[in-house]
Amino acid sequence: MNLINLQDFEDAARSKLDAMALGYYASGADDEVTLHDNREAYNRIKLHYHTLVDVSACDLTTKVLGTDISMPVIVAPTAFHRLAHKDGELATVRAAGSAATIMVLSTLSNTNVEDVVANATAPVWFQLYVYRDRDATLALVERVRDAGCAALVLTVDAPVLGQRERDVRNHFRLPAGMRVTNMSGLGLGDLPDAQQQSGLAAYFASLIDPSLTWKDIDWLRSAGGLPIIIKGIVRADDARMALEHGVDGIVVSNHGGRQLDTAPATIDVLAGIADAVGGKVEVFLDGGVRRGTDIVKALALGARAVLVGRPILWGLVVDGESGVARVLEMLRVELGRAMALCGCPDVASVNRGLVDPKQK
Ligand code: FNR
Ligand code: LAC
Repeated sequence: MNLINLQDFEDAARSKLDAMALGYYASGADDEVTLHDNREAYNRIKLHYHTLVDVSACDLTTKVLGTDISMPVIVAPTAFHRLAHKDGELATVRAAGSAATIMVLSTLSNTNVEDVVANATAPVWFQLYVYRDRDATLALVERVRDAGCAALVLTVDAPVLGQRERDVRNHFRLPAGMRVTNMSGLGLGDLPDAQQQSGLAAYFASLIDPSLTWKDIDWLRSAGGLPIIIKGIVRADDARMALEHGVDGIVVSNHGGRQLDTAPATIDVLAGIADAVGGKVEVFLDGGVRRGTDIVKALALGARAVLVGRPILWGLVVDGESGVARVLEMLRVELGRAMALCGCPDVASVNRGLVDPKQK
């Protein structure tokens, strides 16, 4: 099949994956209202394009936290890449490097952070889950720093795991030989063999710390000495709290609709959060980004860059490193076309007026 858009990649990946892995990758929480709304919200926003602007050379490059990247698209942290392809996170990080963009590596990877960074040709950020065992968490943060990761992305929307019903029905577990590799040296690498529920939900319930609060941000900063980006914010007042606690960036995210169902679509809350932040730190967005026009809308409403989750996994399933590279390239081409058609020769010219012409 000729794959010409990200939906084609998803369809191709769906036909290759077994039910347990597909259920895990594709699911949202409960009735999947937020999962679908993340997508539908983009269709409700219209692009009021400019005409007769010279777009013969569209420049997609940008900077995030001081780092140059080739386009405002970053690889979101997603767990367990070896369920998609035998090369797992190594394939993903090589493809991100070829695309000259950042990969955010999940705490729950099937590959050690050191090996991922050793295969990277662009910066790697590390997504952190804080374990109840704070010493183990500190040991992980120190490893991440020593490995050379450039930032910590602290996920704050998952004190407990959302209920993904397919994972419950499938009693989700990892195949033999796959584990939470980063934590296995500390005895925290294996999902329990849950009989009645998702093994990942059971892992979360027993090991991940649901008592995390704002004061832990200060603890984390002194522990790691790395910039801290908070992922999972959907409210302006929480964004202001994040500023008060000195974070370096905010990811507007509802975890791809996998945590609290009926949480708002991220694109719908982005502008309010960007306004509250007022440019003091960089704001990112993820959830449902599948088209170049989605990226333009996110930039117009205040995002510095977007993160992409499931499409990376679909690329990995279809063809490993080269599949991920094709997904990223597709987004690059679509973004370039959308910007040209919007009369935007560079990312700085994508502003609120594109989605709200009254603003300019
Ligand atoms: C995720 N996400 C996620 N987030 C995180 O902080 N740590 C993690 O380990 C994971 N794992 C994970 C696994 C899978 C299979 C999915 C689909 C998602 C959430 C992810 O970072 C991101 O917020 C969403 O995937 C963005 O939505 P889209 O692009 O998938 O619609
Ligand atoms: C998930 C967790 C691991 O969404 O973040 O499955």
